[in-house]
Amino acid sequence: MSKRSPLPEFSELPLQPELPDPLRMLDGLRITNHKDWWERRRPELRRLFEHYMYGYAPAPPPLEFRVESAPATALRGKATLKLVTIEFSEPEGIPPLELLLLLPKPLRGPVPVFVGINFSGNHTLLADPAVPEARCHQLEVHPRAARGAAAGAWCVEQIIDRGYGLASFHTCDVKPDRARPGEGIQHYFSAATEHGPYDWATLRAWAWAASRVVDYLETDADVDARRIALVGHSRLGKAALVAGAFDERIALTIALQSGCGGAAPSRSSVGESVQHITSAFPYWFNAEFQKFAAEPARLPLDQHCLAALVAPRPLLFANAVDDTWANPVGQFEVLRAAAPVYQLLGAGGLQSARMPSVGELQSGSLGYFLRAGTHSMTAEDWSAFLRFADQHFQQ
Ligand code: GTR
Repeated sequence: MSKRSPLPEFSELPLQPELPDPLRMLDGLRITNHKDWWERRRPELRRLFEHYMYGYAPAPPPLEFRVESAPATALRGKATLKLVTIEFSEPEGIPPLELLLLLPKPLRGPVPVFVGINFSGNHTLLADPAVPEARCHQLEVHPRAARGAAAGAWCVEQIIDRGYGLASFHTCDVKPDRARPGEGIQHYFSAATEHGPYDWATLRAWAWAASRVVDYLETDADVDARRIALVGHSRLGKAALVAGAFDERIALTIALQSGCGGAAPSRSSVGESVQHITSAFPYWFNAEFQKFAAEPARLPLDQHCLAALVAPRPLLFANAVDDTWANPVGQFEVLRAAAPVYQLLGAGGLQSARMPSVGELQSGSLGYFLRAGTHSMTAEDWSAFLRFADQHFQQ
């Protein structure tokens, strides 16, 4: 058991087939006011997710930001391209994080920015030779890693035309998406953390890196740091939700088709199961989570509690009808179950308890969008993200 955590062992946890009440403490006390949410239940839930699922992450070390001196012009003059290197002054040897930042040009004051977690390299987001090639590739065979190959998914021009910036980093800089031992930033910190089976795993490392991007954005005068939205698709949607839950500076969180371990309930027979995900991708979660593979009903939490950690900030789950692996219906149930926390905090919640029809955006502080089609990030998704952000950022 972790030094910080006198939490029950797996075998001591009761089976709870229904989603646990997000407002009930482990000791049974029910939270009925803001103060107890912020001082008691929210810290408890953070610890539960760290302990049983994503792992404990270290405090950020001192950072240095190197901004390439002459920002280039991109998108035929519509955008300014900044290349920023985020360097960690300790522990020694930790590789830097390369950030791609695109801002609308001309700039009329600080702008809201989407932070996008990308899978195939910053240079794949747009076909611009000014963006350096990724220094590592996580795909063994990587046709998707060619320059501009992910442009259709990232819709950079659509984002810029609507007056937003886009900041993006490549997960491979942080932790390649594979189970090879010794890879990734975590092992540089292992002496300092020592959480054993409760230590941070890949999803938490990606989420932690998103927070380091926010650290930079807070220093950039061209960015409105009170209007930072975070977006991730699928496994990176899981990471986006973790980051939104743990970092209150992220003003708006969007998890697209994030499924099991993200926006979908662990207690579900639809789509990907905890059993499947912990055997296919064990390194996404801490070692403790493996124990719940056959008995997710023993978890003292479920993903509605992660959504509740985002409260009162706006949160959007977006899905595609044919992507049943990500359990679109279960994700709406998760929002429904998180709503009492939004209500307690006076933050609204769902606009309607009825799941929206295909193509309709529900844009309450707990937002939901379902489009036709399959597992991917598309211009239609971005159109919903932008409408959701416009509404909450009052663009
Ligand atoms: C699948 C995995 C999902 C989801 C997806 C993706 O193989 O089972 O949890 O993350 O990959 O990231 O595209």
